[in-house]
Amino acid sequence: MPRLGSAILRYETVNSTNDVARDYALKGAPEGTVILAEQQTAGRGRLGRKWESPAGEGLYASIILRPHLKPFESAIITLASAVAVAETLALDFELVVDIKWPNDVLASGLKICGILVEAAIEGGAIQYVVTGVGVNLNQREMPEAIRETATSLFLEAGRHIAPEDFLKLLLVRFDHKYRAALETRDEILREWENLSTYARGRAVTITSFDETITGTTRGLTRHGGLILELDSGELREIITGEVSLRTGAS
Ligand code: BT5
Repeated sequence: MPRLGSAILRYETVNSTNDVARDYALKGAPEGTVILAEQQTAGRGRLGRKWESPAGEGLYASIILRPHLKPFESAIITLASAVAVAETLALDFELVVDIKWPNDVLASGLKICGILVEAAIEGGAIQYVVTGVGVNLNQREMPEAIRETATSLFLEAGRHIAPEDFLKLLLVRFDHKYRAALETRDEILREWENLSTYARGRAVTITSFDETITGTTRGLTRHGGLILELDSGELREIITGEVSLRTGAS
């Protein structure tokens, strides 16, 4: 398996690095190819939500992966990506970080990184996975729309870093976490649980397409789902949804 980031394709402006990466993946680009852009005009999150991508102020990168996993196992890639970003911020920049299931990295309770994993599945097998990573780096002020909920590395640590330099640090950790995700999985699950205060004992509300449920978090399943103990005592595995803390509860 080639080292992740052995080819980095740099762009000034793209719609979305995930879209550019998908086009490369479809043309057969090898695993580990990275698309890096200075800015995105249509950076996106899950469910078509917008990712604010001001020029030069954040990392906007997508990594092409070709994991030998079953589609239902692909959640481990999301968790491994979040662990890689969280560890980079904690160990290389001494930030106190948290991970909100499944894919938000937080600092001071505010979102500093979002991860968008998109998998192409054909005939029951994964063809490729594009892992898009957005990290707020140099913003001195967050855009109006997310001022209450988001932060940047500069706002947290007072440090300025070129996106490409951050990417290099991240890729070293990402490479290691990705291999661990494919080999032993348990290591990633354990690391994710250790990094996340959301993993256990938090009273949360989870909203997905068709329902809103409340309960207490009880760790991860082997496939990276979140275990929720409903108020009735029933245990549920959450595969998708938006987690928020229940106000007035801990
Ligand atoms: C995410 O979605 O958090 C995934 C974001 C992935 C962005 C990367 S950048 C490189 C690659 N190319 C792309 O086009 N995307 C990926 P989600 O969990 O749906 O969160 C989206 C929500 O986060 C928005 O609705 C806003 O509330 C908030 N948000 C938008 N921009 C933000 C930013 N720069 N920092 C923090 N929060 C933001």
